[in-house]
Amino acid sequence: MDPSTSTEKKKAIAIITIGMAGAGKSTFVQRINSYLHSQDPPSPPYILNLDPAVTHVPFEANIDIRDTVNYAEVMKQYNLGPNGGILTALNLFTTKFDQVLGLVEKRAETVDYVILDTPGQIEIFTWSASGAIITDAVASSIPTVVAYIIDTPRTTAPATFMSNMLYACSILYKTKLPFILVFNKTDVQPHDFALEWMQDFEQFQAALASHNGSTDSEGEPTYMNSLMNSMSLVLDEFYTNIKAVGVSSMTGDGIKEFFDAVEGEYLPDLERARALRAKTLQDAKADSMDRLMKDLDIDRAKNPQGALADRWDPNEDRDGDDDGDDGDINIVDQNEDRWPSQYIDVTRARRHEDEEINWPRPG
Ligand SMILES: Nc1nc2c(ncn2[C@@H]2O[C@H](COP(=O)(O)OP(=O)(O)OP(=O)(O)O)[C@@H](O)[C@H]2O)c(=O)[nH]1
Ligand SMILES: [Mg+2]
Repeated sequence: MDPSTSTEKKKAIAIITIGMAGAGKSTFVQRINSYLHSQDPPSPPYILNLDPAVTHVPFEANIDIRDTVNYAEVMKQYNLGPNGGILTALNLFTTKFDQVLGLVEKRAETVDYVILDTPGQIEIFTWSASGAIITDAVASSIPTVVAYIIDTPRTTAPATFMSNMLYACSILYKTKLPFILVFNKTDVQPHDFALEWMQDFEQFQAALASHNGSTDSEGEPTYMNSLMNSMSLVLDEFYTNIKAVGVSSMTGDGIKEFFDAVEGEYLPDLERARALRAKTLQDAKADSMDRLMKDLDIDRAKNPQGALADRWDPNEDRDGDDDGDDGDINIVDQNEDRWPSQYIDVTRARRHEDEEINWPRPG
């Protein structure tokens, strides 16, 4: 099967939102969701929430990890802290990701966008096996772009900016997917400073030099300062290949520009990246099949009597238990009717009840 033609019917693009805790990923997903709904004609996306620990999501997710795994219960049963709990919940969910992918692939033929909201702690998704499996599975099925959400007001200090960009860079190289830097919260802090720093490393170095603590008591640049100076030269290459947009998920500013960036320049890249991934997967499968067949041949040559016995018997009872449905957790699509017994949940998944707590609010 040629991987580049196997998914020709599909037209959806997947957007994976990644970003530091509190950067505004969920609010961004909610904003692009409402933007897509307000299009003429409306183009509702297919949304996946992968954050098991969130108590409230500002959008209606089609597939919600919380419907499958109860994060609090996982923490209790496995004696884990919050991050271990999120990671384990994500791992459990990933064991069922073939079902999720099936639903996504089905919907990808009718929607324009599939959107994934990821857990608050960035490293749980970006540096875990399950995060990589989910990203790979989605990206080899439909064209996928990573939206790296940045908390603009929190990244105005040159050192913070630099570490955020290094993180973005590492994710780019890890996922090898088309990438958009989304400077969020521009209603609080416009993102022009970031664009200036990205376009001209001398401006970044000037900002660095004028920042407190950039020189030691003898007026020499500190180690940190020289390190960041050199880093800015390294990142220059990264910046030239990356698109950046400023948005406010609060007001909706810049959301159109975000979609222009996704659709405009990125579409051919996206399709190329998807085809490449699908081919890599296909090659890996063909390779292991090849090796299996070779092993079998050797076995048969060694043991011709045994080889006769391993032929398939057409009269054999094939109603065995290998239909792939192991009957424990099933993934639920909120838009589809459920039927009794489809959803048997060993972890007693239940959305967290509304806690009647009124926390004091600042101001
Ligand atoms: N002013 C302003 N606040 C925003 C914007 N986007 C998000 N926020 C606020 O930032 C806070 C965090 O937003 P979330 O969407 O929960 O961020 P998140 O990245 O999903 O957070 P976690 O999943 O917990 O890591 C909330 O208080 C939002 O109201 C924005 O564009 N402008
Ligand atoms: Mg969130």
